[in-house]
This record gives sequence, C-alpha cells and structure tokens, in this order.
Amino acid sequence: MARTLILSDLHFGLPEVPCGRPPRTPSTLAPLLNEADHLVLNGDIADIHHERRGNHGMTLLDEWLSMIARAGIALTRINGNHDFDCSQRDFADLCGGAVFVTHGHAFGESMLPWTPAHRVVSDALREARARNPQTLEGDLAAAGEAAMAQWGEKISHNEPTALISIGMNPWRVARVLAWWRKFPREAAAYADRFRPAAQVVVCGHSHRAGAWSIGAERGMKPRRILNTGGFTFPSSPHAVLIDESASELRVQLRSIRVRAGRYELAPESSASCWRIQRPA
Ligand SMILES: [Mn+2]
Repeated sequence: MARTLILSDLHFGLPEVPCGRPPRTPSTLAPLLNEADHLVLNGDIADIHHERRGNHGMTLLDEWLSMIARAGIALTRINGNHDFDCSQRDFADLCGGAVFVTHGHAFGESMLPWTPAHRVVSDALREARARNPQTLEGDLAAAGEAAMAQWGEKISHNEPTALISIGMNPWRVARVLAWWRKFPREAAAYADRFRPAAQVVVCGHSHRAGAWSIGAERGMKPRRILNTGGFTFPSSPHAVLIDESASELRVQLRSIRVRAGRYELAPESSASCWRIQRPA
C-alpha cells in the first residue's frame, strides 16, 4: 500500500521562539521520514526570499532535501508564498484526482490580510489575475507573482516574528481570526472552481490546523478541507497521511508531537480519519 505524507509551513530560517519545542532542523524532523514512501512538501518550507534569514533557510532546506533523498523517499515539492520557486510546481493532484494539494495562498483575494504588505500583495494579485488565463495554472502563477511582490517590500524583511508583530498590533488578532473563519470556505470555493472532482483539499498557509467538511449545506457533495497548520509557534503542526490501496483511500489528519527532542506523528485518532472510495 502506498503511503503519502503531506507537510507544510516548516518556515526554515525564521527565528525559533523559546516555547519548549525543539528547533526546526532536518535532524529534529527526521522521524517523520519513517512514515511514508512519498513526501509532499506543500509550501513555505523555507523562507528563501528573506534578505537576512534566507541563507539560513536555504541551508536547512538543502540539508532536508538531501536527507529525504538519502532516505529513498519520493518527493513532491509545491510552492508556497515564502518559497516561491519557478522550478517547482504549484499544486498536485493525488490519488486519481481525489485529493487536491496546494499551499493555499491563492484561495482568496488577499494572501496575507494581517500583514503590512497586505495591500501591495493584494494589488499585485488582482493585476496578475486580470492578465493570466482563468485556469488553475494561470491563477497559481498569478499568486506566485503576487507572493514575490511581498518580498519586494522592505517592510516584509523588517517584520519581527508573527507573534511579536501581533503583540505589537493587537488589531491584527481580529484580522487573523476573521481570515481563519473564512479560509476553509475559500479553499472549498477554489476547488469548486478548479478541481470540482476533488473530494479532499489539503492546504496549509493560514497556520490554523484543522478539518472542515464544506458543501453539504449548499446541497453539494461535501468536500473535506484539511489544513496542516504550521511549525512556527504558536501554530500547531499537523500532517496529512494517505494510505492508498487499489479501491480505497484512508486519509488522516495527524497531529505532530515532540518526543525526546524530535518531531513525530502523534497516534491515530478515529475522529480524524476518513475512508474515501478511489475514483475509477
Ligand atoms: Mn504561506
């Protein structure tokens, strides 16, 4: 049985916050590589565009990619808005199209509604969308362009960590909460538009881990939205694990816990496990 593990938002290069979690490094993350034979890194794995943290992020990313290669695991890398790279892909259709994986920065009209670069990035996104084909590929290319507009802004490089910047600007808490509320619906709407056959959408980006079932309230076939959260404090890291047989998929959202100074999957929970018929 093929096993796929999906992770996002490791943010290699961003400073560690003293919160009792080990630093995010290839060696502390190594136990996760024992879980699958296919790993999907679903964006924002390293902050490669940051003018001061980018080199450190890139070094950790290179080490992590070497470790994955040495482990003999198949790898799929997907762009995020912090590690947009033309040589990588923007999405993956897994399990015969039943599972649609993308980072999530393209879901709404605003990629980063709580950051100071918000307006510049939203303007860039609107402009790029107007110019690009109305396809999944065109839309995600527009989102990549807008992501790079974030890194053209001085203010993006001078931002302290998310937690400190939110502490300094409490109004941002309200913005984050409003965004978190609508994010799963935006994810479902994105799949309605570009991947109507997908039964599961796996994303990250918002750093709010969770599972939502959306669509039944509109009389549609419910779509499962799974968000893998993030590794930077105060986010809670999660992973999606897919066991695929010829007839069925077993999809789990698993929390990631710390044990003996390393990150590993927490035990299974039946509340976060779904069986899905494999499309013909
Ligand atoms: Mn992101």
